[in-house]
Amino acid sequence: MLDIDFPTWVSSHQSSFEDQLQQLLPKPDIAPQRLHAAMRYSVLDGGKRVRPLLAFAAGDLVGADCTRVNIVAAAVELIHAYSLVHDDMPCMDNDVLRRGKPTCHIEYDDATALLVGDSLQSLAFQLLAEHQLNNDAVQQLAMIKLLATASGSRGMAGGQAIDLTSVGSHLSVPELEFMHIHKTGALIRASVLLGAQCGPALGEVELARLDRYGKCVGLAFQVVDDVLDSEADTATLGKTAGKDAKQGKPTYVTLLGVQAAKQMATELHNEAMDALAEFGEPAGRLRDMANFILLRNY
Ligand code: GRG
Repeated sequence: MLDIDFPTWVSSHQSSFEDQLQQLLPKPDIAPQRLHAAMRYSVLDGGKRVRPLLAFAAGDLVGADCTRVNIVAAAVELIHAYSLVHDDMPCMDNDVLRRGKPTCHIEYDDATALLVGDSLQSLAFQLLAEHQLNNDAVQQLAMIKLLATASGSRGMAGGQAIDLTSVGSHLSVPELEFMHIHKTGALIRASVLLGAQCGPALGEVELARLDRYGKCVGLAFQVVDDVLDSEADTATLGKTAGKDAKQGKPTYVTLLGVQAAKQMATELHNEAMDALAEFGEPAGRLRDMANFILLRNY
């Protein structure tokens, strides 16, 4: 689909992906209705869908079957949505605004928000287990393991644990990087790899290149997030701006300053582009996505 421009590609995927999520989430009239309504509230009609878009772009690279990529895209978005719901709870980041609307525990209640996160996580793995994603069943199991590792204590949840203990303390740049490679980077990296793994098997070298791309854009995403948190306003972000500094959280901006943080994002972007060099034209959408991640303003 390189014949259409990037903004059209993004909006057409966002719109068809929304329909896909509508179908995959439990209907609000099925018991327990309140939990299902809260799951839908937390997932539907919001967010940039960066992780699904990365999966679609990686799927494009290898010519993967769209039906398969749709499922892995949904799985990573459900994991992401669960992490946001839990992150916003009073026991974690304690926020009231997400994606321009009240957070799940504010709109519903704490217990419901906890169960929404749990249920979204389970649904993500259910989808990966019940749909065919690869012609090779062993490879499909490896994909399920990849998402489990990326979201668990050696990935996103582990990064979140470090984040929670870092409040008010000093982290070095390598320590901050370690935290973000896990908290934000792991799921973004997994999104890229899972999209590509819906297609024909890649060689070891190609997979390593794609992994390097995923690692760089994952970290760049976080560096840009830190810059936006310090520079953008709440209305544009759809979440409370300036919170990190207020909470005494170390960020790339507090450690390096805005200019050096922007420079770091640019260097990561360049490295991501280098990692794609050998793929040529089919990696066009992955390049577009790297540009989007660097240049985004929300
Ligand atoms: C609770 C296990 C657990 C993990 C939470 C991802 C995360 C870990 C917390 C979110 C806190 C946060 C603001 C992290 C910074 C980067 C980030 C993940 C921002 C939100 O992602 P976007 O910008 O959000 O892709 P949308 O709403 O567009 O999907």
